[in-house]
Amino acid sequence: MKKQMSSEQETSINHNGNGDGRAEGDLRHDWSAQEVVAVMGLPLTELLYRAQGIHRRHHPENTVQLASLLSIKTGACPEDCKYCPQSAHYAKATGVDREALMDVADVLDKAEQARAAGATRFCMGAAWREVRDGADFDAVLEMVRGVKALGLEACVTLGMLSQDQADRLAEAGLTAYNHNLDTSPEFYGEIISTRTYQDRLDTLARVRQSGVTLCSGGIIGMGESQLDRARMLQVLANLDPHPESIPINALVAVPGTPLADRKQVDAIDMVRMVATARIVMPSSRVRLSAGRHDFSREAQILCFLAGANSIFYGEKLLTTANNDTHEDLALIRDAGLDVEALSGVERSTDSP
Ligand code: SAM
Ligand code: DTB
Ligand code: SF4
Repeated sequence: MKKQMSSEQETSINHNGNGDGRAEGDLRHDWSAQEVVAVMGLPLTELLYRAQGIHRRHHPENTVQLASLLSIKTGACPEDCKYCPQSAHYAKATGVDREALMDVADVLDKAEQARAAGATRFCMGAAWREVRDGADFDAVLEMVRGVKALGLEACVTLGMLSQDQADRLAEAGLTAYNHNLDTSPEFYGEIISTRTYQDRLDTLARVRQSGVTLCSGGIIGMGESQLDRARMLQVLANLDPHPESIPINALVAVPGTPLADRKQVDAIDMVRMVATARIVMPSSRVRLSAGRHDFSREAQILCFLAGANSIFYGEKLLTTANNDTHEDLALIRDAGLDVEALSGVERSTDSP
């Protein structure tokens, strides 16, 4: 029998506490930093309960999208992002060398392999500060067309873009453009000096204008405060519309980068970040991204409970190791989750 709810319980579920009649889980673009901090600091059980309730209102229950990543152009990036093994500034210490852009045919082979392994989204990353017109960009457009022709969602992350370049990517059929804010506006300068937060927001606006969907999130574990984490989510949540995809990365502390000695992110912090992203951006896909390698199966399941509904799937992220694919499929099967299929959703008990 369905349990009766007390009026107090009903109030906490149906209203956002502002007395403005909006229900919790309605899309909003007016979050204050204090509100986001308060959500993130809720008792964990309450936070998970709220996040899962909102998740079910906006998404199919228990489904996970598998997205595969490929570094199509590795190393020698002129930017100085302190977390990144691909920055030319730390190349001597990281040993990550400059590589040329991959051939279109090789990229499409990898995309086909990812599809055969069960991925429905293929994300191609280039260690560029910005896109330059010419043969390399033309090749990336060809890659996008090829990935789309395989029936996969195509995502690229290429650094800053002009409006014309964003429009050309849209014309090639690109599904999503990944461009992370990474952290709060206040902490940004501690991590990157070669571009500004506003540069990032400008590129996001151009992508939005082109009609390509946005994938934008960030990294925790770089020495930022709870307020910084909340501020990053606040900035994303106050974009209208919200980015369709929110990658939440835990820092992979790569030897040779300035953040090499940062201690590993506590899994509970990751769960809080995922749950808060779910609550403030109810209809977006929350992607459990880098750093998953170091989390237990139980911690990853808590992230799913908190509203994560996608993982990066494949043995490698861009330059660092990702979880073993067989272990990922076993985790999904053991948790009874469904893998999102190319068209619709398919039970994970069948091989994807
Ligand atoms: N150069 C482009 C850019 O910066 O937008 C695209 C590639 S860049 C490697 C993509 C994203 O990977 C970064 O924005 C950052 O959030 C994430 N990333 C890079 N190194 C990371 C690390 N060591 N740990 C966690 N996330 C990382
Ligand atoms: C995102 O937010 N995380 C991915 C993807 N978008 C491009 C990249 C993670 C990179 C982790 C470090 C590496 O493998 O080089
Ligand atoms: Fe790495 Fe991208 Fe920063 Fe370049 S712009 S150093 S590839 S995160």
